[in-house]
Amino acid sequence: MTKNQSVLSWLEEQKNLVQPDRVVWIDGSQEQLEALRAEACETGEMIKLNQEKLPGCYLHRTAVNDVARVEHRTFICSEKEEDAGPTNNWMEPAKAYKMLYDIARGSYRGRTMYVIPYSMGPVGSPFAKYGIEVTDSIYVVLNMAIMTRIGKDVLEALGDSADWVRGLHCKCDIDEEKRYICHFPQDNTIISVNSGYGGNVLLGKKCFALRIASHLGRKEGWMAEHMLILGIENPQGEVKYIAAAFPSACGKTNLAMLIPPEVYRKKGYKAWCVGDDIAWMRIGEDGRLWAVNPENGFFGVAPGTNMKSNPNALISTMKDSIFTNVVHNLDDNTVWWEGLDDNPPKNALNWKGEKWDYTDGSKGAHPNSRFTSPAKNCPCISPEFDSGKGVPIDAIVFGGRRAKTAPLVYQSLDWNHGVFVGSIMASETTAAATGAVGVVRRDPMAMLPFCGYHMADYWAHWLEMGEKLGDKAPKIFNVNWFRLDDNGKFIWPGFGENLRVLEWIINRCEGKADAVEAPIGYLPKPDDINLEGFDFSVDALESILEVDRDLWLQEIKDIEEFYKKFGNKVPAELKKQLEILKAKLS
Ligand code: OXD
Ligand code: MN
Repeated sequence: MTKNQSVLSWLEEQKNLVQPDRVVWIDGSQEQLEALRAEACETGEMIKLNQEKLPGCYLHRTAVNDVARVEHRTFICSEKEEDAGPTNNWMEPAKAYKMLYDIARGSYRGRTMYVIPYSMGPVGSPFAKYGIEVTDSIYVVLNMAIMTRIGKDVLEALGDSADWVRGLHCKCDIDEEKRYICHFPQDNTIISVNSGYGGNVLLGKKCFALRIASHLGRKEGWMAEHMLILGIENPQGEVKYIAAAFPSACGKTNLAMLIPPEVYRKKGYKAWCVGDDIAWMRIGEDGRLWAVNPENGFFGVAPGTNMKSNPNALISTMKDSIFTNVVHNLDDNTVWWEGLDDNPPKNALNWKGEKWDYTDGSKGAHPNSRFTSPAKNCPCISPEFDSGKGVPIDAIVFGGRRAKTAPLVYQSLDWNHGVFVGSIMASETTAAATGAVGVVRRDPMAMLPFCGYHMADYWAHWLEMGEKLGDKAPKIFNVNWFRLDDNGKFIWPGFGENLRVLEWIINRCEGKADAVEAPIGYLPKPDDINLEGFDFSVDALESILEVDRDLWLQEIKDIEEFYKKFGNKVPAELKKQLEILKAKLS
């Protein structure tokens, strides 16, 4: 399919290493994918679901020891350990290659080697980056066909360039003790062995689009971020775009597919999803920050997704999707998961494929069970989704789950202060019903598991981007939907009502909304947040906009400890921001 010498010689090396029985190039055609689906159903790798209720949908079960990303077995194999930084595992490249090659050697014997040319970002777009993933798993091929743009077009766009990301995936024996996800930023190479779980084996996603891409972004002057991209259209038809980073379990996919409250819908507001997980951002010709979602689908957590929490996500799963580790309803050959509805199937298999009796209290779906769905299925997918030029970002939003400390929303004083706000991002383990505050876990810019280089260098890169953007830089905000009352109950209802906060954010960007300056940044006054058609008291709003000085002084101590981890690499600007905040609070 290609004459590209760098591709052909790399593939020859991989072939000699893994020794497949045959090699199949994935051309992206429907005929080829359909044949692979049929083959996967024949071998039991996938189960064809009820094609009337769920057309084009399939079920897959991973090995029971292989159900999530494995951060402790994920390595950044940069030449120098210092370049991986204290938040990544590091292995010396030569040692890692040897170990991985020893594991991979001969592992495709009796198997097929699938060669998947894929693009992160619309093919031909100035944002796009290309990769080739070699895998021995049809499940990986079919998921990559949903999550990325694949096939012949990609090779054509690549031409004879050697600038592409090499990815080798070997299922091997799904042995946890020999499971490794290794990144070689200096070689644009990813090697993943002994796993079949999405986050470890769909190499375009976390491995390429975040870990390798963050490294490339630093080198080439752009940004790869763990962010959703959301467009808010006002009744005049103007769309403002927000990029937002949250640690896991903070409702990122829900915010990305937000449905405006009825009063807003009636006025003509609309929300458009550009992406739910990853944003690649570059400075455009106009000097502003432009973003694309490099992915082509959603790899969402199934449990908790329902017609109330996220109808757009649920509708996205109803055709051409692959479900992984959910419940199989044998009565009508469909799927189910906890939180889908109140009717667990009576005749069903759990995620392990065992007969499941929901009355015994066991979970049917794995808590990290997933759906892989084409982005174009999403009813609110942005008309700009496929636009290679991206969308201009007005606001960057950071957030976390904090029971008391962080207010509902605040705006940073400027870009550098915003970078500080991102660097101290944190989330608490879910607080107990008594209102006890959970354990704080710092997750700067939600990139802790995904930054492909030293986190302090990453902060320095953010500061540099701000310098380049100057007064065209997006404004930076922090939100917290998760304040608890004294009974441990959420005060803010979240979901669609979050648009009220986004409205203030957008108005701030346009200089149309008021705020007061507090030590931590600009805060709305309660009447700056629109409560129209919303049964929510001003007192309650006041309570979640409150900033408790003592809690913040405690927070400062925690941040100081956290920064110590990065030694003298922490940019002086961020240390200065910390000192200023401390002085303002004391
Ligand atoms: C994801 C994650 O799967 O962040 O998107 O873990
Ligand atoms: Mn994610």
